[in-house]
Amino acid sequence: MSGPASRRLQVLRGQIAPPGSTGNAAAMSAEPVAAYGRPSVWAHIPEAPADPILGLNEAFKADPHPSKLNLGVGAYRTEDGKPLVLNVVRKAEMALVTDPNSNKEYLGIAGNAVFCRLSRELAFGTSCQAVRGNRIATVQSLSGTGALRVGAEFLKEHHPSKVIYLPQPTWGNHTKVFKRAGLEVRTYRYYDSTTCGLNFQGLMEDLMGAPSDSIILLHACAHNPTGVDPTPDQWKQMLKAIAGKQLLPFFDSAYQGFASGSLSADAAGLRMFADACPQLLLAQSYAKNMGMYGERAGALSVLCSSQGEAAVVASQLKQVIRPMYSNPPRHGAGIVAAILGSPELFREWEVELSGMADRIKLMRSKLHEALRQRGTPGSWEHILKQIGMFSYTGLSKRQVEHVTKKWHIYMTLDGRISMAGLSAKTCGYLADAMDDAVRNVPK
Ligand code: KET
Repeated sequence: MSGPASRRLQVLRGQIAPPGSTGNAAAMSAEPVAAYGRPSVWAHIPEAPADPILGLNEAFKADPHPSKLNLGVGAYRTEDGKPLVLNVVRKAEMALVTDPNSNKEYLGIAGNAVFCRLSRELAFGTSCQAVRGNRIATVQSLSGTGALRVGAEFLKEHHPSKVIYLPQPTWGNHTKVFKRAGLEVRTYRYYDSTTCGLNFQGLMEDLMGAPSDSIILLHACAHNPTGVDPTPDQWKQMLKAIAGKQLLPFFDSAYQGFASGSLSADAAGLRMFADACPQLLLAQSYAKNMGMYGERAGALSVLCSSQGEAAVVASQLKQVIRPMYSNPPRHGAGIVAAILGSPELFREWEVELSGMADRIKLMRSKLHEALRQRGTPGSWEHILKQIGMFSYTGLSKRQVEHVTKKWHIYMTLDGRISMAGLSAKTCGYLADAMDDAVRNVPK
């Protein structure tokens, strides 16, 4: 890539200043605004770098190359590289918009109550004691990110500890969400780059070393970006450590159903904790598992020690939400509630969901096979072993930059690729690019 496209990518990655900018915002705005007789009050503001994940979409759009490939954001694509609206979502949506009784009134501050109940049951299971005992306060949120942020604001105000531990590495936005809410962010060891697996010993040491009451962020399944999850036995040991030290688990469930294709299997870690911990939090997203990215449908649940406590917590969650965005949007939550609430639509959803998960698994074996055929140096077994939407390839920042510049393939700088963005047609092209980078660009 050369010329304007390359320059645009550098701008988006925050590596160079945008066109027309001197790179120094103060110098740029030296002309006073006549009416006020002084420089603009925004004059001192430096331009922020583009978002490391969502910024790639813009760079991709601006690239005119015919073979360009977007493996940046975790968004499912069909074999033809097109976004997918699930049939079951279309069906539920049609029923919703043609229902003569539907309206556009405000939802309550906590959102659609049926959606909240069904979301809770989907995650924790209907046989969960806390669900049966009405010990979980649930509010509708602006997808998974909104749930994390509302949860963080609630913790900042009401939890004894303001320290949250995030896995190292984690989804890049976690750090920003929790810092913006005023929590102190620390990390626990998670990934071992020598084995491309879990650094379980390091993880346990860090959990045991955390001060009691600290908040521990856990990816419910399909850890992003590594695709490495604890085994059931490791979950058990983590639970023992977390409960023993009286830590507060905060689960982020953005991929239920995407890891294994089974909704209940992907909730096993969370359900084990819900049975044993007196309190925990859960952020849920329907962006990926229902393909409802832009609808911003999600939920925040806070598991409490009693029904009365859950009612109090629910009242405080509303205090967080009302001054922030008043109440959440109707449409996406209405679609989700219709699907979760109808046994027939639910079954259709499960079939479509496991279809997406299966296609991702197929892409793993195709990419692995393509690298094997090319004799690409290194072991690529981890591509088969990792689960969920992403593969953490092990490509270095320099190698990623090479692949983007020469091959027009977009991925995050940590070497993460969205397997859901690949197709049988593009696997070979990606393997060619990876092979070239591994052979010719030193780490
Ligand atoms: N948690 C995790 C672990 C996660 O990967 C995402 C999104 C979210 C929460 C939030 O998703 P929401 O759309 O707010 O429900 N991750 C993908 C998209 C993004 O970065 O916003 C990604 O990693 O590509």
